[in-house]
Amino acid sequence: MGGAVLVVQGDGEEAEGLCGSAGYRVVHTIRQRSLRGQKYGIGEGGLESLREAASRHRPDVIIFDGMLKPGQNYNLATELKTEILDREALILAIFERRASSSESRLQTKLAQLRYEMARAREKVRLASQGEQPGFMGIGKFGVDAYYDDIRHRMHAVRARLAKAGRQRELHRQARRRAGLRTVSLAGYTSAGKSTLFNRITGEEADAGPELFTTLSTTTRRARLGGGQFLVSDTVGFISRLPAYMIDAFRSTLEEIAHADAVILVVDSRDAPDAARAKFSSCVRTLAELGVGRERMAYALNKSDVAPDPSACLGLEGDWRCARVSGVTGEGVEDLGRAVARVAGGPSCW
Ligand SMILES: Nc1nc2c(ncn2[C@@H]2O[C@H](COP(=O)(O)OP(=O)(O)OP(=O)(O)O)[C@@H](O)[C@H]2O)c(=O)[nH]1
Ligand SMILES: [Mg+2]
Repeated sequence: MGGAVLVVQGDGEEAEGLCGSAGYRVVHTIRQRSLRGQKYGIGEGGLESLREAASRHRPDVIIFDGMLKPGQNYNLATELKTEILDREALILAIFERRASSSESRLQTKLAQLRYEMARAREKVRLASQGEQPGFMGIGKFGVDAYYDDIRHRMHAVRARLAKAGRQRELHRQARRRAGLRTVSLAGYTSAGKSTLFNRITGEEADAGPELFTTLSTTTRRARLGGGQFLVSDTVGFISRLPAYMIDAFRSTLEEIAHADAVILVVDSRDAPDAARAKFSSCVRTLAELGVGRERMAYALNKSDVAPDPSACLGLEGDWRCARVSGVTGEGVEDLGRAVARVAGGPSCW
């Protein structure tokens, strides 16, 4: 595991989780009120603390839990002689480590190319000022070739993803013909979707404390109560994820968009503020995918170790809610009834 110095704006717990999932051990944390400094993202005082931390801990990377402009990234790396990762690059690093199916690898590749493209303009500007190593003396021809190369690679990846998407569509049609209703598990990363999925379907999908354990969709038939459902486990959400990353994972997330019901899994262990922030970020992301509240049921998960968060989320007494534990199985039947009601048709869990 590489050592990292972490720069955060909030309490930093999630950022630390992200670092761990990307394979970095945080050796020192610096708190900043904002990333508004022009040249470095941080002010002079922050830069001084970073200089000190960098020379004391000699980290492999310095990680910013925020977005840096390419110019700021370059200035920091030059000044501190250490590799700099911002939040987007960190999440991409996790995706790269975790992507195991060919579709999730393609989706990760697409997100990386979009990241590169967004920075291409700034890189070219720096290059023309002779400030970007490896880009010295690049002429117009070189710049065009650089853009074209990224564009071509994006095109190729998109074409392959589209093919996988058509395959999925065929599967969906077959399910519809068979009269099978579909349920997708959605929610913040690490809320416990895969654990609940395993509990409901008797499967053994990967589940673990790292963030983004699941990157591709798994769908299984589950016989619950009297009827059949197709249940899908999906990639987790995270706040402050740029639209292009959601877009890159669209083919996986489409499974959610087409589901008859979506189970929004909530981690009841979160403190009230974090719980509310994550919940609204999930509801927003689902809305962007075309899923309204009328299609949702709520699994207030980890009831074996945490109190009921429904009041704090404005869900008190809501029939769509069930307190559940993916670990013990408690409440799963109640959840099934709520889901069946949301999905319509006979209640069969
Ligand atoms: N105590 C307790 N722990 C749980 C429960 N459900 C999940 N966990 C733990 O929470 C962590 C995350 O669980 P996962 O099922 O991998 O979560 P996920 O939502 O699929 O996460 P990603 O795939 O990373 O988005 C694991 O360490 C689980 O053991 C539960 O009901 N009770
Ligand atoms: Mg998972």
